[in-house]
Amino acid sequence: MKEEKNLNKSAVVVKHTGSHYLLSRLPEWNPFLAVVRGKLRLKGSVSTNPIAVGDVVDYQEDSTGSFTITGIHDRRNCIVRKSQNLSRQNHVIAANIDRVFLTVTLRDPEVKLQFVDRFLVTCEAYGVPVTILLNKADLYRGEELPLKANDVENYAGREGSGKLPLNTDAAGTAAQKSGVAGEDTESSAYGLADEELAQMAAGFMQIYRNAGYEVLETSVKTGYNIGVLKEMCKDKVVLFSGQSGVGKSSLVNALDPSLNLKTAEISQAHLQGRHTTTFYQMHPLSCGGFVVDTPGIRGFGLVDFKKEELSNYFPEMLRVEDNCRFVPCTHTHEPGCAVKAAVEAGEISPLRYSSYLAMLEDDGKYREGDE
Ligand SMILES: Nc1nc2c(ncn2[C@@H]2O[C@H](COP(=O)(O)OP(=O)(O)OP(=O)(O)O)[C@@H](O)[C@H]2O)c(=O)[nH]1
Ligand SMILES: [Mg+2]
Ligand SMILES: [Zn+2]
Repeated sequence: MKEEKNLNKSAVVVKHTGSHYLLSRLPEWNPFLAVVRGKLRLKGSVSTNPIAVGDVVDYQEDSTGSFTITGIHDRRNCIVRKSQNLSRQNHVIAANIDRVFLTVTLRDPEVKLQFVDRFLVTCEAYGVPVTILLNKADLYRGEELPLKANDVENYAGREGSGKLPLNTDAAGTAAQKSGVAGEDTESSAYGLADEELAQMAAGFMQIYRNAGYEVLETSVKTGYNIGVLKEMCKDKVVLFSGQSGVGKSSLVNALDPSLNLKTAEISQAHLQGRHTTTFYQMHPLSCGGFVVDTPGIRGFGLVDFKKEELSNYFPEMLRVEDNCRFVPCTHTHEPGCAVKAAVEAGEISPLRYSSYLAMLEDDGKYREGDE
């Protein structure tokens, strides 16, 4: 046994807080604390966190019985976003993830499509499979959730959700039918907002399914599609990400109620989440598999990329760009551009295309605020 002590062993990082890491030798669940040596921390990394949840690391036990991380294995994939601070370092959200569930809601909080698109680009660039979860589906799937008097009160007097620029026929018709964009009244708010939201949901799903993404509607409140989600998580390492208040921790609790993660009502004043989850942490699921719950993200900074590469990370553009007259083509001003033709023909969503243009303009710079 004694000889074994100094041998390098490996384990997976399941939680990161300050300078401490919680490791477990997956698929066993036996978390123990370890620290990092300063040397390893500095090693040529431009990241604020050279070691992230999901990383496979080597560790050693010293004579006092404490554990030190001695090395980090190559990553299969990771999700990286640019930090907002002046150093403009990168932040690794997690590594070696089988699937990311990018969780969004149409209302409370309202989805930001540019955020979604930036996140998706990062998943494409780093090779992380992603599924979009459209959570709180109970808000527009009325038949599955009988309304209680409280609900009607909660939604009365709020601003309509018409701000989301879902430029589809369906959304347009709904707005016309309701005729009250932005002026919900106590008597009409729930019913009309409900229908409007349903149309927006249809528009949202159309955009992202057309682009080539899987979109799954879920509701923690009614249990809608939680069984499907459970199947998708089985024996995998999955991660939930998205804005604060979209229900990431609630979804994880729905997969395994014994985890009992902290969740919080969104702020009624700002209709946003309260940043309830503050750590990146992996949890074992009783149904098999491991799930990483993450803090809500306000904005998503893209790490540096080459302009001519960006469209490769939009699956619907990648499909047609071989037909562009010029190679490489930025799909902006070039004549004979197949991407622009597809946008004009309605085959590529104009909203996705304008996200693309905004990212090109950003030129790798980060403008939106984040945590
Ligand atoms: N109506 C409805 N509310 C939900 C659903 N899922 C979650 N919520 C509510 O949304 C609020 C926020 O849920 P959380 O799970 O704390 O959200 P989060 O994404 O983990 O938020 P952060 O930890 O701050 O990033 C809570 O009040 C939940 O009860 C759902 O499917 N339908
Ligand atoms: Mg949370
Ligand atoms: Zn082109």
